[in-house]
Amino acid sequence: MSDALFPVPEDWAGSAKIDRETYEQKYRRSIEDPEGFWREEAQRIDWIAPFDTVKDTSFDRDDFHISWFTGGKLNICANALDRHLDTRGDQVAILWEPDDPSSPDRKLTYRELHAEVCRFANALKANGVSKGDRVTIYLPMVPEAAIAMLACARIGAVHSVVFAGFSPDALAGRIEDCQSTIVVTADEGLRGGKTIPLKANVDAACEKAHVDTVIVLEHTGANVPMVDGRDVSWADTVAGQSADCEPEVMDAEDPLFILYTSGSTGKPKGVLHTTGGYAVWTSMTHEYVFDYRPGQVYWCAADVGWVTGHSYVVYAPFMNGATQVMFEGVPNFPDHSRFWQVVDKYAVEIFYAAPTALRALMREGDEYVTQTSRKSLRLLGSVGEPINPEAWDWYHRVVGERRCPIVDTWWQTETGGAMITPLPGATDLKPGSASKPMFGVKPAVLDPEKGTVLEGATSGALVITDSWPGQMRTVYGDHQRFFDTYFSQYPGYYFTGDGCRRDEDGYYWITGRIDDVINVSGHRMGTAEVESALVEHHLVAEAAVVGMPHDIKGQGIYAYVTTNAGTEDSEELRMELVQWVRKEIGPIATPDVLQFAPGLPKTRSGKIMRRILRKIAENDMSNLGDTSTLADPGVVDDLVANRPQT
Ligand code: 6R9
Repeated sequence: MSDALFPVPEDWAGSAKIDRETYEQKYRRSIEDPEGFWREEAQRIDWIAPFDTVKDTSFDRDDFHISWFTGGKLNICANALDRHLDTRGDQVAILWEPDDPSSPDRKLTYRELHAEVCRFANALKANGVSKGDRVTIYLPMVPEAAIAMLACARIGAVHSVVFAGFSPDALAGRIEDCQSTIVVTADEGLRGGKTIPLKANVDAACEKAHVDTVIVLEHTGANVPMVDGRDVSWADTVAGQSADCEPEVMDAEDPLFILYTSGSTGKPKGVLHTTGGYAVWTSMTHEYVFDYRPGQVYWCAADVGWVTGHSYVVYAPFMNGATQVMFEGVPNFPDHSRFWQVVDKYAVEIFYAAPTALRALMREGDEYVTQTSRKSLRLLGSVGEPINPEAWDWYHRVVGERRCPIVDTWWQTETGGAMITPLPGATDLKPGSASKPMFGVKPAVLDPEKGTVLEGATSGALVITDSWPGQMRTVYGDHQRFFDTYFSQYPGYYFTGDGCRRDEDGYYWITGRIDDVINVSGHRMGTAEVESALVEHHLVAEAAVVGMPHDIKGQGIYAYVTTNAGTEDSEELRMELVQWVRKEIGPIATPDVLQFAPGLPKTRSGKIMRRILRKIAENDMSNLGDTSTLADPGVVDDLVANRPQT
């Protein structure tokens, strides 16, 4: 299966913007002459004032700095909206599909979207927001999420979108970290027929974090209590606001947004992206990866709470003049056919989703797919985690009826946009491989222990050797942490945290995280975050969390918990702890397995041997390795003997 090769289909080879030769030639140029390459690519943006320098970057400790298009002035919101008004003002920008197919859908043209964004931008100003202020956005997948983000960008405010599935505590932590005093939310969210109490969550978060203003969108119409002097309804605050709002002149390196993501240690990091490089990078990758032409119907099924929803729902598609589907719901509601019904309803040509959704649908059988037409589909995309060859094959054969190439795009919150990915008219596909680097990306594979560069067909730690325009610029409020997290382990390189294999054809195969990050349904979870939530419970003495293989989610969460002396490790407590984590962080952090551990395997210096815990979680007892360095080898026998059946 993994040896299979799917050559570029003939119709694509002849018509795509980037064919095989163009890829080779452009890639070479981007590496040999980055200045020239990026100077030309930057012309896709309307600059208010031209930049002086294209690239001014160094990953070296003594001279560490990253600046792109220095001196250039622009506004990314104007690039996403204003510049289309003359040419495609009446083209639909957003085709909004509600959770419940029997509820009314909504369409917004570029002209309408522009007006809404301006009104909300003026409303933000009226609520005291100015350039550089942080605005927390906690909204479901409704057009207002994109409107709020673009409105921030228009006035130079820095948005921090928090996924609407996160708990009040997680929300409060993110509000506090970036000291944002305004939160934009909705009365409730709707997903798969269930309501999510967003306003109530914000109220709870406001008990922990200092917030002056909460703007509340009336979405389901639920009657939510409003706090006098703090809460204001979206409708009221935009009422009477002008549909004109001059875009703020932003420096290329002015912050655009903060997005919190999990790392291997400590609290989630506020990944900060700036304006100019991000605009060039996301718009370029979107155009080439999806061979995108203005007006084609495009659907990226990611939530705006994740980076994919930032780059490939809100920013790049609008910059590129897209008509896009924005979907509030889930793939299996009202039934497992929903994705494909929506594809047919809007004649979607390009569809981009995560492997976890595909695996869940695959399990339900082909009929849910084959009962729909999908004849409009031309190109399929995958993002968020490695796509196993089986799911790739199903996506290709059943969903795309063998006619649609699959672009398996590897990238990260930190990279802003697609880094290693096939281009549909240029790359022969190998199921499970993200294939070749995007223009300007110089990957290398290092020996994980020695840090030496490995050549040819090999495997090891994936690093990037030079800067690209869409790279994150700092961890909000902690520049040292930015350097330490990504540039200290392998000096001179950006370390991705991923392992990979490179084959004899130079194709990259991402094998998953090699740090303490687990990828649950394409969402990043730091094991440390789940551990710290567990030990906050008054009966828990210690916890260790590892990933375990999971058929649908890719990885599941396996928690080992040592309770305080005298505590009875009952089934009730087990369930209580699982619910506790769910409440502390959010449903995506719910442990799949929670095993009580009278002791954890530790070295004599007290370091938890996660390698052993991973093996037990994987149910691979034959391979526990050397346990002789453990302080008490007996704990391993106990864990093995009492491992719950999964
Ligand atoms: C865009 C996004 C990043 C991590 C990344 C890697 C995994 C993403 C992948 C993939 C294999 C792909 N990942 N895309 N692994 N193939 N096509 O998902 O960002 O949420 O920050 O996650 O996801 O492990 O390091 P983010």
